[in-house]
Amino acid sequence: MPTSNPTTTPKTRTKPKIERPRLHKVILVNDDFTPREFVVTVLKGEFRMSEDQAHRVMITAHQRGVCVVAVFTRDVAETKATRATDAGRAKGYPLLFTTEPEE
Ligand code: NFA
Repeated sequence: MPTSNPTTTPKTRTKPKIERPRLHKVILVNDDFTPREFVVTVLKGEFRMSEDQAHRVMITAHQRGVCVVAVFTRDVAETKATRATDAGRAKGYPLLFTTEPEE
């Protein structure tokens, strides 16, 4: 008669736990110098927004001081914020995009 092999009959199981990477917000910060249309152009180019979406985000930052543009994994958020900020700097504007982790 065959007997069961204890090494092949585990009594406990470990549940593989996959956690989603924490997402980071890219935030557009208002300033008094960067032209509105330039902000819209950067939003369209770097964040693939339509003219309408980009205009809404720009106006929200203009009126409230800041606006969340989008959320990404940390690396992507930081890269996009840096590229968008650099696009303004290249034209001599103080345009600023920052990032912060989501709760
Ligand atoms: N406040 C800027 C202006 O009136 C426009 C702007 C909006 C700049 C959002 C930066 C961010 N020209």
